Amino acid sequence: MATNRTFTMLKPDAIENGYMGKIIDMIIGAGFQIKALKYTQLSVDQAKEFYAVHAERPFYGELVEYMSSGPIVAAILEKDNAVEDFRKLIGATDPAEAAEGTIRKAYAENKGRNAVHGSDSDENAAIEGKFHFAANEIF
Ligand code: DAT
Ligand code: MG
Repeated sequence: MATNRTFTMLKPDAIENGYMGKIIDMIIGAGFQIKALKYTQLSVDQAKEFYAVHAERPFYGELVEYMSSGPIVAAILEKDNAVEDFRKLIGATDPAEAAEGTIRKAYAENKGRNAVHGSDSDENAAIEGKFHFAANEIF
């Protein structure tokens, strides 16, 4: 059953490049409500755990190092059809392939430094939201 919630992170490149406000504005402008929000930094161990599903992929080490390299913004978002609609809003993993009007097209640098994370299923949205937020931090 669809939960109407998804989870996002604004990645270190987006923060470094000064796009925090612009990306949050795009997210709200697309009709998502912010249910939880946190400015934080992943430890190496947290990044390893968060991306454990990619542990066997050749870019895993690089991904963990990058995602723990600087501050991120984590958020739980709510909207009808949240997971699918947010994946549409962020665009393809590689910004060179991302459609016009998507966050990655506008703000990502490359396939690794691609500005934003979006959950790929309702199940993972719930797991990822819980990874970052306690019950009393979700509104
Ligand atoms: P997405 O973030 O679009 O769901 P994914 O789940 O396949 O993409 O990969 C997770 C992240 O790993 C992605 O946002 C950036 C990084 N990544 C994926 N493929 C990569 C590659 N070929 N080289 C470097 N980093 C990659
Ligand atoms: Mg993914």
